[in-house]
Amino acid sequence: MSFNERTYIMVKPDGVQRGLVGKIIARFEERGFKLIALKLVQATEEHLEKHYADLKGKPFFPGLVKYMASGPVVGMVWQGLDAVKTGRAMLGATNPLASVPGTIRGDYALSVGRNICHGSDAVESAEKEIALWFPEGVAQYTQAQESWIFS
Ligand code: 3AN
Repeated sequence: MSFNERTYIMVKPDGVQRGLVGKIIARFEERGFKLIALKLVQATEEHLEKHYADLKGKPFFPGLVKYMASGPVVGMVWQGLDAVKTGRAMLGATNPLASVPGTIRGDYALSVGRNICHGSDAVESAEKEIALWFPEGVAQYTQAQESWIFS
């Protein structure tokens, strides 16, 4: 737990196509997180294979990579207290059948193969994902600059 914990949140191609980017950003802003990086990018399959390296052996892996490369994604980094765990809670369960209403997937998704958004599952994976998607770096805020959120 740390005031400056960071998580990588990504709106997947279906979320972008359905015009849900603004709603997802609004949820993180309204919860109190600080946006420290944002980009719309058409990812290559090679890049996505790195992002999903842990899932390489899964039967759905090839379909997952194709779906993720089917259109632009919006990658962002959000900072704040317990950003990783709280971000996951805001996304909802991986399978929308199990994600409760009030979560992003619980409100907007029906199928595990089209589940709108990604969120890092641990602080270590968040840092790896941030380095992969934002090699140019992200904004830095100090506790003093943002005392309303980080104290
Ligand atoms: P999460 O995204 O909630 O961390 P992971 O890491 O288990 O879940 O899976 C990564 C992505 O792989 C999911 N967001 C989903 O798009 C896809 N996925 C997971 N399980 C399945 C499945 N059984 N069939 C199709 N796609 C799946």
